[in-house]
This record gives sequence, C-alpha cells and structure tokens, in this order.
Amino acid sequence: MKTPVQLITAITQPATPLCRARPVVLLLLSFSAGLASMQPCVATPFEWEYTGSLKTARYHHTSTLLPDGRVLVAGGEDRSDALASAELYDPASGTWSDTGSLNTARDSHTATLLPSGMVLAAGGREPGISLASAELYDPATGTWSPTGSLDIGREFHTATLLPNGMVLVAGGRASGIPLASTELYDPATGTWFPTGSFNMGRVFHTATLLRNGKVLVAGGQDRNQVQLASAELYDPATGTWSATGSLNTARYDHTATLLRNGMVLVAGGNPDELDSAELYDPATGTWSLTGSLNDGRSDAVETLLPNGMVLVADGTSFNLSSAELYDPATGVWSLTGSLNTPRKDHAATLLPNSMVLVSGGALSGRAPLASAELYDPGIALVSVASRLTHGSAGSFDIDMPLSGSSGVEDRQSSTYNAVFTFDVPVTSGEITVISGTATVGPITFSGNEMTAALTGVTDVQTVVLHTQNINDDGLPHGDVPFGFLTGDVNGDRVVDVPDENQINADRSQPVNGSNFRDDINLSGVVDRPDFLAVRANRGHSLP
Ligand SMILES: [Ca+2]
Ligand SMILES: [Ca+2]
Repeated sequence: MKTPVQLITAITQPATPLCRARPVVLLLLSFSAGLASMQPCVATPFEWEYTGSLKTARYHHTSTLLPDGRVLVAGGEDRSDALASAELYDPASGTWSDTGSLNTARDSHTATLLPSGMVLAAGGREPGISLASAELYDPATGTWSPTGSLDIGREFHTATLLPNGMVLVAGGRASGIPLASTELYDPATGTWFPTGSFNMGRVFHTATLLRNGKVLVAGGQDRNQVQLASAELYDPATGTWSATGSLNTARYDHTATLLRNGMVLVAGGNPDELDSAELYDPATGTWSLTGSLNDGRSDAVETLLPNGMVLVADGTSFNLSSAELYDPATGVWSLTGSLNTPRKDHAATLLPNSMVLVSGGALSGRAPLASAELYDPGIALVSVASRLTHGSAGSFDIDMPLSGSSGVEDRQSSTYNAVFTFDVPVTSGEITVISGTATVGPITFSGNEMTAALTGVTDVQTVVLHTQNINDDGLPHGDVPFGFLTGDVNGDRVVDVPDENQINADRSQPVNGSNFRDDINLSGVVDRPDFLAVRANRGHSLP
C-alpha cells in the first residue's frame, strides 16, 4: 500500500466541497474503496467526528503513534479486569484491527516508542497487583515479547524517553503507596537499573522532557493522598533529582505539555476538577499562572498541535464533553468543538495528518467506552522563512519564528520571497500586509509551500504578514513578523562592529548553509561589497 507521503504528492485536483479543507483525507478515501461509509469525511475544522470504534471498550489504556502512521492501543481496563488485548488504528481506513496481545494484562501502565520503532509497555496493574513486568511490541511482527522487569511493581507512573535513548520511569504507586524511586531502561540491553529518587513519593503526577534534556516532574499525590505543589528536575547527566519551583496550586491528575517556546503548560487536575493553569519557565525554574480553563477538568488529555496551540479534551467527573484550545501567544483558553461522547481516562494521539485521535475512556460510573473520535485542528502553518538565491550557491532560508521576536532578514534585494509552509499541500490562499511597508506581488504554490514575492520593502522595519483562507477554508492562519535589517549578519538586531568582524572572518568563502547571512549582496561569495554594506548601515537597529 502506498504511504501517506506518496499519496500527498499525488494530489493534483482541489478538494471537492465535501472535504474542502482536507484534500489528503479525500484522496485517502479514494484509495480505500468501500470504506467511505465507515470513515466520515472529517473536513470541518475545530469539530470532532466519530471514526471507527475500538473492538474492545477500555480506559486507562495507552495509545502510541507508530513510525508507519498507525496507532497502537494496548491494555487498559474494562469494568473490572485488566485487558491484554491490543489494537491498531489505521488512519487511512479509520478502522481498528486486532494485533498481538500483551503477555500480561495491564492497565495504568506506560507505553513508550523507542528509537528502534519498538514500543515498550512497562508496569501497570492487574486487579490487586502492581506489575513489575515489561514487554516490547514489534510493529513488524505484531507481537509482544517480554523484556527485563522493573525493580518494583508500579502503576500510574510516568515514562519519558530521554535524548540518550534511555527510558526514565518515575514514581507511581505500589500496593497503594506512592513511590519515590525512579528507574532507567536501556533498550540496548533490555534491562532496568535504578537512578535517583524523588524527594518524596508521588503518584498521578506528570513528567515532561524539557528542551535542555532535563525532565520536569510536577504535582501528584503523596502517601496521605494529599495533593502536591512541589516539582522536581531530573538531570540525566548526573542521574539525580533536585527541587525546582513549586506550582501555585497543588494538583494531581492534571496534564502537562511542552510548548514550542520551551515553557511547560500544566492544566486542570484534582482535587475538585481545577480550572487553573500554570506555565513553568525552565530558564528561571518558576511557575506563573496563565489563563484559566473555561471548564474545570481532571484526567483529561492534552495535545500540542502542529500550529503550536494546545488542545485539551474532556476529562471530568460530570460527563461534560467540552474541549478547549490554549494559545501560547495570548495565554487564553477558548472552547472549541465538543466531543460527541463525554469521556475521561481516555487516550489521545496526534496523527501525521494533524488530526487528533481520541479513543476509549470511561463515562462517570466507570462504564468503559469503545468509541473513538477525530479532531480536525484545521490547516496548520508549520513554519515561515525568507528565501533568497545567492548566485550559483543556491537558495537559503532565514527562519521567521511564528512566536516571540521576529526573525531578521539581513540581505539586500529588490524582491524578497516570504515562504509559508503548511502541514498539508496548499493550492490557494491569501497574504496581506497588516503593518510595515511592503507590497505583496504574485503568490505561488508548490507542495506544502505558499510563497509571496515582496517588493517595495524598505530597510530597518518590521513587516507583519497576515495569511488566511488557505485552500478556501475561510480561516486566518497567523500574523508573522518579518524583520528587515540590512547588514545584521549575526542577527542580533543591531548593525555594528561584530557584523563587520564576522564578514572579515568568512571573507572569500563560497556561500553555504552556515555563512550565507554574510553574503548581503547575494553574489554567492562573502566579499568586500558585503563588508561595505555593513559599514553603510552601521548603527541601524530593530527593537
Ligand atoms: Ca548585528
Ligand atoms: Ca557577497
């Protein structure tokens, strides 16, 4: 069967009105003859639609995106028992199929995709027993095989894949007692070994890998079933945990998500279905309150979308079905489409086509659910760049970040190319200047890229470009600032001596991916005219 990537490149026709915002889904459907009635055309941005149901209703299961784009759901709980069964979701057909069962039925375990493509299921419980066993799923054979066991049985722990390929399992509880111990799994040997311990036992906490490679653990419940405000950091280099700033509000059963800007968003949780949310800043080690959820919730699922927003879905004791979007740029939560079925203790996975798959869960009263739903976050703007050609050296892009300070275009041209990359192929769209001096010329489309030719750009200014109506979706897609500062080859927003020094250091070099900013006049070589361009603009700066 063709891969989704091949299918995307095969698209030549604009989507029909039935699936206007989702040409990729339309095409996938056309390759899945006979399944069209089963797989709804999920074409409505910001809405949820049912997809195929799980074969076995379950909650407290895991959901893992495999490298081939399918989703592995494993274990979980039905009304009274732990489940050994596992299922695969195929996004192309919207259907679930059986795959090999776990050797040990388990719920409230963890599942981690390893760099090898195997999935590690660790710990969990069966009625009355905290499990130490672990097993590996091989997507090639669809089978599970035992691997080394944890030092101690644990459930409701966290598992985090570290940059070095090891898996850090932390806390959780054994026989009802929260654990302070943490362990590392080495995929090369299939064995576990102990690493540092928390300052206290905690369960129902969260663990988040930070950009600096450390792991942030926040909140949870202690052995007296009291909610915790404390947070700790794990340093893989030393194998130790140390205290960091405490949450403003003690909580457990919350969600935690690493944002694009490197901050960690923690939202909701218990006791009493909190509506507050907080941001952790790794630079300062402190938490600050951000906008509150519209609906208090716990045991929710949270997903970072390709557009940088965070989707939190459902998760309350009150059979609410609402979902909300967090915008890191404004710190505000807004209600989005509601799920068709209220659920908690469900699982969510972001699919390669940007849809979010939610599966299973339980209604209040612990009735397990088989249904699954897809959320369409709309077309996402993934990245933006200013692209220019340097003689025969080729084209090079300067990144224009979607949030925070603008990127800085330091090169000199009569026409600049603003390149907008989306998460789906684009065939139509609009770009307008909402501030600054520039004229938008012809807009071209190629694959996932939309490129606007900008003319009349004056130097030393920020131009904000607004994009909308991509593939006729009628929606805005972000305002992106472009900084223009000729001569700022080191991109620090001021043209000064260090820029001259950088050009002198690279003088006479042919242009390549690491020095292209030096080639201000686009000649393809770092030369004297580039130096003179800096000299002529010395003292210019951008805020
Ligand atoms: Ca500079
Ligand atoms: Ca040059």
